[in-house]
Amino acid sequence: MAHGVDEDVFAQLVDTVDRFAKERLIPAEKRVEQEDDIPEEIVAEMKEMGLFGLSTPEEYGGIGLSVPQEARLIETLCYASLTFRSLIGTNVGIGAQGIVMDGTPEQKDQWLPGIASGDIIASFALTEPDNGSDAGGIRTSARRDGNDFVINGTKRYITNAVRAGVFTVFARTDPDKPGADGVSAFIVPADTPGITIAPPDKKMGQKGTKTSDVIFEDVRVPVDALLGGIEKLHMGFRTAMKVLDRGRIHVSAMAVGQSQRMLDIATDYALERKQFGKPIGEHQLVQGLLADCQTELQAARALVRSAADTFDREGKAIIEAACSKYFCTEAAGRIADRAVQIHGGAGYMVDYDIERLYRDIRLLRIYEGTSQIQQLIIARRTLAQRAG
Ligand code: COS
Repeated sequence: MAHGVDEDVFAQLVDTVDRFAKERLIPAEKRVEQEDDIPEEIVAEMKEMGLFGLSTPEEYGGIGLSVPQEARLIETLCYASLTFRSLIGTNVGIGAQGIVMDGTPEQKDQWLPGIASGDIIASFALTEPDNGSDAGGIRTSARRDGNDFVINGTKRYITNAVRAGVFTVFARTDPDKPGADGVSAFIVPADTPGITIAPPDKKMGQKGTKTSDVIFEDVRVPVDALLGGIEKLHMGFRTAMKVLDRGRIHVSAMAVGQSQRMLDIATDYALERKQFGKPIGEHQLVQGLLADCQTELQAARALVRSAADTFDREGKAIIEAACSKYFCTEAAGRIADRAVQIHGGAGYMVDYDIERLYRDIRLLRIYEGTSQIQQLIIARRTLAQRAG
């Protein structure tokens, strides 16, 4: 079944985003790094372009891209710093997709139009101080009290928490079940009494991206806040996993966009920089580094497109998304490392973009499931498929 927007319209959108990334975002990267924030005028332009609603269905005011189209567009946008993507990333991806996938019609009507326009920032609150990779071990509790649930706990590294209008919060609704089975998802407005958002974390890279602890103290929400309604009680872990599968394709596309940027920068440098009387790009050992970057970039791009097509066709792509995230983000790490190497001493200096990109892309191998979690998902499911 074909999804998404008309291919002509989509081609125009890619072209617009390509120009926006190159002409508007890249020139603002150093300012974002220094100010640790995205300029308001860029936020406004991203809203104007409809970027917050890329994946929101059209009936709720979004653009309604298919997963392959989203991957293409995110790759294009991520030629510029990943920080810009982080602003729209939770609305396009993990913060909002739970509502798109499993929300009730009323929840979709209430939240999706604001998410699509960017007037509401949606944030995904899964990780906790003691539970990252072990997402089923959630300790945040949601205790039933009459027609309400009362949420208590701390969430950690929550992207866009300081900007959030609404959180998708994962909490344990069945204290007798310690694992994935007793977890539910809630839609919680950020101004609900009892929510404290800590100051943004200081990070290695992606300056301007905002992550924070979010503390829930006796946060009272009605039963209606259960994502998907009462029949989804205790089903929140599955929602989180489905959202992350799609998110992992999105992160793969981010890695491809940044890999292309890093290869272009390294290639330009190899053409310009002379040693031993000729451009370093004419030296075969440097050519080896460039060839490995180009090969891995092309393999990564093909893999994310294939995973996205599977998702589009089958409505899920668990192994494919994990393989894609694992390969594309690890490849980006290797490409970054070679790009710095091609720059020699200059690659270690903050005056050159590659130093910043090297730090920025390090996170790709960690968030939305570490490489080791992807390996675990791939291997477990490969074994299960053969075992039948
Ligand atoms: N889609 C739908 N359902 C899924 C699923 C998926 N991708 N993955 C698991 N499930 C279901 C399983 O089918 C199982 O349900 P049943 O008992 O009905 O069969 C249930 O969820 C529990 O699954 P599982 O036993 O695999 O859970 P584990 O606790 O072993 O955890 C991992 C699995 C490790 C894969 C999971 O915790 C994970 O993805 N961790 C990483 C979390 C992460 O990415 N954090 C980043 C935060 S956002 S930046």
